[in-house]
Amino acid sequence: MEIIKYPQREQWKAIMERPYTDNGAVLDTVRHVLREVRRNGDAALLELARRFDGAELAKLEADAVEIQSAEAALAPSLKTAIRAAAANIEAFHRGQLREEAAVETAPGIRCWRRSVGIERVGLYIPGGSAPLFSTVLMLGIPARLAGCAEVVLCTPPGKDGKVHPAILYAASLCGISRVVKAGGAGAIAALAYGTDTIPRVDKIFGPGNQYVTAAKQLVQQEGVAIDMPAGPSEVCVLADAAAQAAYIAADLLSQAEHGPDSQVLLLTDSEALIVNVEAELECQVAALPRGTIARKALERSRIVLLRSLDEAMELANAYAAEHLILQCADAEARAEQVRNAGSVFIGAWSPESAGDYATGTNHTLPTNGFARASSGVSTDSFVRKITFQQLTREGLQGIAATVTEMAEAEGLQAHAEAVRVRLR
Ligand code: HSO
Ligand code: ZN
Repeated sequence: MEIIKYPQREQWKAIMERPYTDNGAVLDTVRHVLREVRRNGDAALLELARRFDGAELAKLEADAVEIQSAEAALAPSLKTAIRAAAANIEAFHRGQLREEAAVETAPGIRCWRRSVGIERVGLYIPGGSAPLFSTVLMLGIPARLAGCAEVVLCTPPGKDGKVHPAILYAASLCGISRVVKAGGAGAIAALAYGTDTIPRVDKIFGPGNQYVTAAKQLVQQEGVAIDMPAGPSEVCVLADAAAQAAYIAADLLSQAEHGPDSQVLLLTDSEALIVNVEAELECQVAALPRGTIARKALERSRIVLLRSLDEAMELANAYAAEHLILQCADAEARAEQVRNAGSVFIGAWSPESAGDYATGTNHTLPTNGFARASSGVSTDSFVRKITFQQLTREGLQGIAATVTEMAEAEGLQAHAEAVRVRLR
């Protein structure tokens, strides 16, 4: 990792920079795939599965037989773990479904909001080097709680034409009935446009590679909603001299192993801690199966030595990390100072991995500094909040002057008349 000691404020911008990826070439390929799926629907998807996944598919959807045999194939201990995680995720997200009381803004004027689940949503779950079935829970559970009528999951098939059994198991736990074997930009196109067998959806969720991200951005321009602009995953650890170097190294590596473009940042006021963390990193990375990936991510990551923990906190807020880990003596008090972050892990006993899988919080979070303005996925991401208002005659009389005065000042006579005609 690059070590930066006592940077001047002018250097902060460079420290906070995320790796820039030029997706110009990707966009051309993606446009081509979108067009193919729009024109040829299911046939295009079957052809894409052949070309990109090396799979000969008889049909696009996983059927009941495949779902049942996936469940039978999974180790009981893994099924137990998935159910335990699901229970915590459900408990935390259920708490987000709060009914708001109606407000009587003035006598005879009642206003309220109702959350209504988005009718049809699409969830994308990447395949590849590590099939993240945990993400099925993170998206499928809030979708079900929010009352989405139809949930379609797309994921690339393996060469054998099958979906990873843990993905199927997690999907059926979430009550997702349709699992489509489609990956990459083709899957996003299918969800956005629909095909003979796949319904078009109103909003698309889920992480993915550059192609998936580019496809989501393109279909968004055509009117399909997306969860958030996804970028490489990132963690920022804020630690003082009392922190355990071994824990910090392990947390940094757990993020680094996601991919060579993962972003890892350590902010501290202790030079001694840096020495210890570096030694721990070297020792721990050697034992990791994904050590090569983690090393690549670390090569592009930074350790910053600051004059005080207050200054470190300021930099953490400016960075707006997807995950922020606080490993310092006064972690709870520090947590109160967090202004920008996707999700915060407080104290030595709170590793990011716990939240990635099972504390109950959602791991679909804003990256790339978007935490300055956006939140992670929650049940809110799967609903619209429709507002309602109802006025009595007295209510309308009470605001008639306010409305007509403002309408006329805006030059909108018909607006004023819509009130007057009722009170004449
Ligand atoms: N840290 C990832 C989520 C994840 N980790 C899934 C393990 N599986 C992005 O927040
Ligand atoms: Zn993770």
